[in-house]
Amino acid sequence: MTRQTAKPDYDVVVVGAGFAGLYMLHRLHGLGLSALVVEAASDVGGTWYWNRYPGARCDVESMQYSYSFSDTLQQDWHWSERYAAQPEILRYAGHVADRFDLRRDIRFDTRVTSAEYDEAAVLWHVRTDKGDAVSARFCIMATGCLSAGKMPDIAGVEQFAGPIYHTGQWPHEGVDFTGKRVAVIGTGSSAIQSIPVIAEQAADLYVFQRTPNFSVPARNTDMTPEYESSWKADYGARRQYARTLRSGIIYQFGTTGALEVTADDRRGVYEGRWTTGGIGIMAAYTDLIFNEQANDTAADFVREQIRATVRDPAVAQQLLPDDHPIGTKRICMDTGYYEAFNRPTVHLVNLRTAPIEAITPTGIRTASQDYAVDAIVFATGFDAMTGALLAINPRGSHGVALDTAWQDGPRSYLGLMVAGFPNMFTITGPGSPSVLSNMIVSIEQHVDWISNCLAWMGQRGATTIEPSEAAQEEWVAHGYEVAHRTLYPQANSWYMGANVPGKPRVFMPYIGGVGVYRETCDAIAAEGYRGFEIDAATASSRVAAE
Ligand code: FAD
Ligand code: N01
Repeated sequence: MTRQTAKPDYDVVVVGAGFAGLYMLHRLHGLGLSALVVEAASDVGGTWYWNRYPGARCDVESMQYSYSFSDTLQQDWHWSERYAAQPEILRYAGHVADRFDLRRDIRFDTRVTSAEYDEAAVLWHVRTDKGDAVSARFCIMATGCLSAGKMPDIAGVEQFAGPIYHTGQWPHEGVDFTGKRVAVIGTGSSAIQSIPVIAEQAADLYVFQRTPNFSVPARNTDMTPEYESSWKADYGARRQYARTLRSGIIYQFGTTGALEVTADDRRGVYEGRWTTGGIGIMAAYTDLIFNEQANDTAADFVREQIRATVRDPAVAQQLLPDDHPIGTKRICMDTGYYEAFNRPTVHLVNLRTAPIEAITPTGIRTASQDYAVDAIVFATGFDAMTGALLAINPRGSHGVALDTAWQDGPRSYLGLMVAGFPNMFTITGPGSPSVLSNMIVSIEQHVDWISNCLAWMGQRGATTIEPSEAAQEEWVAHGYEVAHRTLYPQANSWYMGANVPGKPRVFMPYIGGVGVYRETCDAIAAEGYRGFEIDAATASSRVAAE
């Protein structure tokens, strides 16, 4: 017997209207559940709404970086380039919202500020910055892994006389840097995409680099009708295959270890992949993320390309990544990044030799020099994976807040649910493959799993679900063990929380692979949601009420 719950405003509240929130809403419509999506932005698109910096585009080919849930959608939509640029991806998100009639249930320009589980009523109470208070049986966090922008704490920022931008909150009207002296702080993916484009306009561009990163050329091209139709003729089978892979992305996969072939053979393979472009270089051999010596062969090859591209050997030397195995930080993909340093107007500022001391009214002061600039671009990344969730800091059973439950780093079961937070799901939460994959593949898998779970609960009249502590512990330990079989934990990456001072150092995504992970999730569901406690929260609230 389950407890009769109080009547909620909605069956489900979803936070976020990026690719995760949109597909979630579509599935909830299909289940006949009432739903409200709350979105801080003025429109759909998430990442692609906010990140409008020059040069922003996806690094997974668009034929793959797109939804697979509707065959008519994937057949109808035409991508104009191999890697679509931000405006086109944003148009696609808008098209999906219109095509599936999603906007009617989305409340825009509204930020969720709190979410509290009410044990007695078996409801989530969600509050927003607009003063709304809504209740729902389920709360689904589609808040994004890379949606909480990070501005470093540099003294004097408020004194700067010119404009300051963050790549993740770029002005909608765009920015004209023509004739301006511009500083870009950071050399991660956002910086590496934007620097060549800003360099075309700026009178002088100063690139403030703390840690050099590995970047490979995109070799972006217009979509050819032949390539597009080869995908569309075989879309269903290709999508199905992608779901079984480690990253959810189809590449040409090597079948041997890098050290099993001769140096000449390896060079030929790496050169071929460098010429084709894209991050598929990491799929050339089976052991690149497991074996340091194997990894070195790819890293050395990329370093050689950097030396060959950048004309000034002293600048090239400083651009060589040297503190992490290739691929253990998200590998960057560029269009003309290293070439940009051959322009006389692009200046590399090496923060390793002279760190930033302050921002002044006229520019940036390092330990060795003042740089006068008219505008500053912070390409300083995100409080990844946990930032947006902890900004809401939901409170679960007994009023325990997420930041308490996660004080030693995020803990979850499958990256889908957190013990002590009944009926709260996290789409691509920490503990799932998420950022190590084609994220749309991972989003669809999570949304489908959650939808099936809600349908299953509905059929049984179940009211609550949450993971057991034991199942969560086991999953966290398994995630740790799998991560430490790879080279990833060696890097000071945002995967490890290393980019946010004070953040616990834990490898946050699940690296066991999208295909294996999907099988695990499916098996758990097939076994009646093994490791989840169904109606335990309702039972305990009944006892408390008696
Ligand atoms: P998001 O798109 O981040 O959407 C989350 C939404 O939640 C946002 O709109 C946000 O405003 C909203 N939100 C958050 N908190 C609140 C709150 N408290 N109240 C209300 N609303 C809230 N992945 C790939 O697989 N391939 C790529 O090529 C790729 N390129 C990327 C390029 C950039 C520049 C960035 C930053 C990320 C990229 N990613 C890529 C990762 C990308 O984030 C995902 O692919 C995907 O877009 C995530 O969708 P999402 O819906 O989960 O999250
Ligand atoms: O952020 P990042 P990002 N002083 O964290 C530097 C996805 N994405 O926005 O390494 C000086 O990678 C920091 O230096 P260091 C993708 O998953 C994809 O670029 O900490 N520098 C680093 O260089 C990606 O991984 C695409 O020493 C400071 C940079 O800022 C993720 O989003 C495009 C500093 C931050 O790099 C995040 O990428 C864009 C300080 N105080 C994003 N603080 C595609 O191509 C930070 N830095 C698909």
